[in-house]
Amino acid sequence: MSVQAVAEPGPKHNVQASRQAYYDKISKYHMTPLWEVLKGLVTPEPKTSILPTVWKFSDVKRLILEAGEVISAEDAERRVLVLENPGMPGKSRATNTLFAGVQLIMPGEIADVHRHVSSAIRFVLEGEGAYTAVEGEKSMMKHGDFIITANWAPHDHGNPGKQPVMWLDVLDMHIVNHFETSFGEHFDEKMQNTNHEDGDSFDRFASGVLPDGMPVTQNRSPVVNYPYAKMRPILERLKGTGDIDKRFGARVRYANPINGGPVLPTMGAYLSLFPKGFKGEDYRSTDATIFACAEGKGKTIIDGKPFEWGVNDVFVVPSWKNFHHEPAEESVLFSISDKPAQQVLGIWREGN
Ligand code: GTQ
Ligand code: FE2
Repeated sequence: MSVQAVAEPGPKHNVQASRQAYYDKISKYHMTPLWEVLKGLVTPEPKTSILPTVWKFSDVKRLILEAGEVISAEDAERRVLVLENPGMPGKSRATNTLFAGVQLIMPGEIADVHRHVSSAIRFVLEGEGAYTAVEGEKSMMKHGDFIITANWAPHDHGNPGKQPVMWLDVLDMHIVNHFETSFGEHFDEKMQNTNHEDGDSFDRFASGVLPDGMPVTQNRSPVVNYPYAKMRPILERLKGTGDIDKRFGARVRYANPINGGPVLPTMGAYLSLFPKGFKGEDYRSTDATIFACAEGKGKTIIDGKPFEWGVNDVFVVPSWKNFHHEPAEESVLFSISDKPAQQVLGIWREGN
């Protein structure tokens, strides 16, 4: 067997220089060599710029109340402080896919009717007397209420009460914009004509019966508001029978009552109760998650570092970082992520 002669490689800089010359040449034709970029594209594990971050409600509240003096809800269209992940400044992202913000509506104000392709959820933090109207149903907002505004649903907010009302907004707009599928529009009306009473969709669809003949294929929940007053006792039941997951505590998943699926195709949410003395086991998953504390206080250890939280604080756990919860007292955490979107695409993973 003859051994083929191999050309002697030149000095290293010659190789580099000739490669570079080649890259420069092909770049004029809008091409680039995969072998120079492959490792950054197909990573052995998820890579993320998102940093674990806590937004303390004491800061958020003080600063957003100041915004109340700078601009009206009407002029702002929506008076929201964007919770910007410090790992991606200027991008209006809490996680890589999800927008989060805290919205304030002062007594007497309205935020008028619009709709958009991005789906939104609200998790009510502080104050009472404001409403959000979604698809003809007006929901009075109370601490811990979880309200969904699905893709293209008309919505407006108003505060006929006496207190400033603040809530967490989470929208899937970076998913929508990734696909370049964003549409939005304004309505001429300042408020929707609401023809469904407060709580109508919950009572109509989430009580064990469905209006006869209703299609069971709808991939978003018909329920507008999942009130905290109805969810909290269920957590208590789970605690009472010892149904406490070692990682997630006594946890419910907000479900679409038509098919048991997530409330929205792009975003899924949970509510967890951690009994006093709970110390969670480590967990990780590919869905970067936004948490909000509804009750109690404690800390979450993310990638080995403690992040302390109390009532109405919001925090983020990035994709694939190990974390566990260590409440200092009985606590309730709300959480939301893009897990449903990852699951339908077949790319979601969990581990520990
Ligand atoms: O309340 O309709 O935080 O459209 C961002 C976009 C809130 C809203 C946000 C929105 C809204
Ligand atoms: Fe909106």
